[in-house]
Amino acid sequence: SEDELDNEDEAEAEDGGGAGGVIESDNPEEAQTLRISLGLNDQHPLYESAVHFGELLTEKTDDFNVEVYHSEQIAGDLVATEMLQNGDLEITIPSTSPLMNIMPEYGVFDLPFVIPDHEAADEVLDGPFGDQMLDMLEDQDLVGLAWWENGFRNLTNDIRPVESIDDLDGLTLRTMETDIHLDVWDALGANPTPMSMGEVFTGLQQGTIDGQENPYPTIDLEGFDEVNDYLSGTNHVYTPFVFLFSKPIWDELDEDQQEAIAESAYEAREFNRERTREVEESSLEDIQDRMEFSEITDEEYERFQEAVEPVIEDHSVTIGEDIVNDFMEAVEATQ
Ligand code: KDG
Repeated sequence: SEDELDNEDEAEAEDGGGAGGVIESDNPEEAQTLRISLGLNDQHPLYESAVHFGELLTEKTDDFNVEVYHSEQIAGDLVATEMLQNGDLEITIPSTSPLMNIMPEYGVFDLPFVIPDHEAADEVLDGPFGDQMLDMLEDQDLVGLAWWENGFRNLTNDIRPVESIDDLDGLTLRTMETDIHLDVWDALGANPTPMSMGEVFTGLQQGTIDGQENPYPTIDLEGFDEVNDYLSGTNHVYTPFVFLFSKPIWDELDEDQQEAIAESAYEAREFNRERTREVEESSLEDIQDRMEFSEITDEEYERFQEAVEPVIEDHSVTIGEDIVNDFMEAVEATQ
């Protein structure tokens, strides 16, 4: 019953599941509730940014309440995205990577060693290439409203310091649910296995996986530094977050409502980038106290790049050569 649902929400709010994550309209009884599903926990700047989106939206209109769910309380990235397609959930903010299972074109962001720095990432995503990728979602019953930041991914593991390709030999690594990352780590000699975020900590703790790769804030705030001793500054790929809205639910909204949501998602992007970059720095400092940090030399970096060239070639076919070329050109134009 409704009552039971309310109680569940309250219980969730009490255990941190939404205390700061419920942003009410001034007219909460009449307002429609938009639920946001996140895979990461409520310590991550993604959560803070989703709450900020809710605040911006409720300032613009009384039509919506916003509830932010973290740590896969609703679902992992891929399942949450499928719920959006079916009109069963309003919003999720996944990494682009699992989306390649729905749209092969989205694998373009998984090509390693392409985006060199934050400035290039912003320019590519904010320019025509980013727009083109967002527009493409519509055919899949998804509305792509903004690019948010996840960041450059770095490797952790519990077996040995990784400074060279040889050090990767046989390491069992969790990857996101994308064939490209699987093939990349395979080509580098590791033993990759895909899973959604919710299983990673336990996997590392129980030793079913030796390591994983994620941006510094996630390594710090998900506590991976407690279960892995070694950190390598690989910066191997920049995978963005994409702010997704369910198209079936979107189509039921009027234009003013759509505009308020789209503007809020877009405006929150600035807050999100700023916070994420601050936390990226403080997280790296934090985890360096607890983990042994290895830098990758330029020479070794080149060996990594060479080793994954065949993977890039193979996957360019499934992603679409045009998209890959557009992406490479957009990145080059930033240099
Ligand atoms: O909400 C986003 C997370 O679920 C996820 O995308 C984070 O980068 C991530 C990962 O490694 O799963």
